[in-house]
Amino acid sequence: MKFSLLFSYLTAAALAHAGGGNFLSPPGSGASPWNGARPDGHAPIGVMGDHTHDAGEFMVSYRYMFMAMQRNFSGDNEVSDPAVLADPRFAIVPTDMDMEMYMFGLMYAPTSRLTLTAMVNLVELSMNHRTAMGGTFRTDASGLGDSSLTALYRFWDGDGQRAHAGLGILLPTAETDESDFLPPAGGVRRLPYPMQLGAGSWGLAPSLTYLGQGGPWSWGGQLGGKFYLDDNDEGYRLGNRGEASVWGARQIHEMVSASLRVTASTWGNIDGRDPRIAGMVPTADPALRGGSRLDLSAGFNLYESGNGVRLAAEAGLPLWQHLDGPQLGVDWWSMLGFQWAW
Ligand SMILES: [Cu+2]
Repeated sequence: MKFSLLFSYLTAAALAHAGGGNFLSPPGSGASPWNGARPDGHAPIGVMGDHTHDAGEFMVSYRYMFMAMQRNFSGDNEVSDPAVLADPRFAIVPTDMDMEMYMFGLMYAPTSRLTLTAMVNLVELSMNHRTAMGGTFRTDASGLGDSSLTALYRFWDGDGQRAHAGLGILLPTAETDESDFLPPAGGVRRLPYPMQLGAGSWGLAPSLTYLGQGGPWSWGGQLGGKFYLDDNDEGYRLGNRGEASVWGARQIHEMVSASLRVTASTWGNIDGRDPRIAGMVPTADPALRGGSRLDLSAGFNLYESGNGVRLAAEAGLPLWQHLDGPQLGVDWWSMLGFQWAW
């Protein structure tokens, strides 16, 4: 499994350098400004809006995200496929789902305190199902997801520490009228909620980020939320989302750092409904979409200071998930990123 590989890499790397001590200068000997020109000068790649730039700097970024979902949960408990199908409300059960996202970002800092970012996502989804009659089928959807414009304002600089606040505007660009051939219904029909490509609503995304570093170590935390302000074209809005993340990283080479991160997230059910989404399947019920999750992830950052190029990867899995269900749970996820600043 990919995650355990990453984890053992991390542990081995930390052990290999524990004795070296060449990065172990004591932190905070005199006032030193926070330094972004090191591999862990950026947070683990799964953290959005984690850093600000110096005045006049540009950055382009590309992230690829893969998330595998399988097994249905109701509350904390796993519910077997036959148990879902034994419920008189359901004749179809989703068995697993893959989500892929291609995320393109642009950052620009007009001043040393203010950084502006724009992000556009392309999304690819596929879901497998089992029917009460014993058949199986798969649906697919792909296209434009949600986009955002965000302002990050750095309001505090301490000894090896800094903090910034962010406010993002969520743009309703996601395609929420995706359809596919549904064998049980026997035609091309509107796909259920989790197979739509995003919120498709206007929204606000505030965030608060803290960063610290000392010697070879760095750490940080971020609080963030997504609040949807209106219904999308299909007549519903996704539930609001809150997220809290803390991480620690260690520089294990001039160009490489390794990190561990814990992320707690919670999100609400869908408000309203799309009248074209129907079917005896849990994914068509707007009241079976909410949940909470605690994720553990490991990652590494690679930084080439000469030309401002970064490569990073992070992989994670849930330590705990509590879902309004039956709803498919997350099995594991990973993200790869490329960033270039000038
Ligand atoms: Cu940047």
